[in-house]
Amino acid sequence: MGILKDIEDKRQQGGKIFALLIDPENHTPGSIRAFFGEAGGDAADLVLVGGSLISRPVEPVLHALQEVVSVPVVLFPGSLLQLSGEADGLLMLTLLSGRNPEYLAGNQVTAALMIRSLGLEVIPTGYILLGSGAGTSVEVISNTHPLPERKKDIVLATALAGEYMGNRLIYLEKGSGAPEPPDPGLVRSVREILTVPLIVGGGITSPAAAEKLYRAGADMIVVGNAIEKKASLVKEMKRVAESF
Ligand code: 1GP
Repeated sequence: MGILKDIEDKRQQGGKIFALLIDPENHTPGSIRAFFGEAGGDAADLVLVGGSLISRPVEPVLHALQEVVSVPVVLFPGSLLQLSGEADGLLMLTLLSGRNPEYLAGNQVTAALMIRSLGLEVIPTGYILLGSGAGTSVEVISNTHPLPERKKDIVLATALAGEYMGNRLIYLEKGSGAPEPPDPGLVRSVREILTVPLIVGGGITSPAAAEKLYRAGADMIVVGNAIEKKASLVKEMKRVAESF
């Protein structure tokens, strides 16, 4: 499908991407059909699927997404339990902000042959968790400390290392449900140091916040919680991305 190529092309053209995060724990096949039936199969440019904890298999939700969504469905797995062939692509995450070897190489080795058999487009993605002081689920589950936003040089070095290590995307993450999104000034600095596309997410709840982050240099914005709470926001978020 060329998901990564489409992201890179969009960036080359100065365009912006809006990704909707679906946490499979908060959905059933019925709620997926209802949401996209109302919002449209192309309500976002990309649908990411993942969460910190799941209590049942992800396949039924992915299956429903494949029926109703006309854009790529990409796994953003919180754990190995969230791997499935019922998606188009996979963000192959390396948790660069932490020093837990399981999230730097262990899970990747455990999953590699399985991923190969699933036939997904694999997109190497350097994942950087920024601190909000709120103790997000990712911190707890991954057993890592986030990078403090005020340590700009460390954040920049981490992002650059991620690119030099071969990641094709860098994801600056404040954590799902964070009280504030990543600082636009920091996003600008990270953007300036990277050549690969930059994803920004966590705590983005308004079109104005999304616009600020796009202007700061985010190529892709990810929104989850805010749209779970207010479905109509999806249209406003898409409109902001399209305005570039
Ligand atoms: C989490 O960046 C995403 O990985 C989305 O966060 O749920 O806060 O929008 P929110």
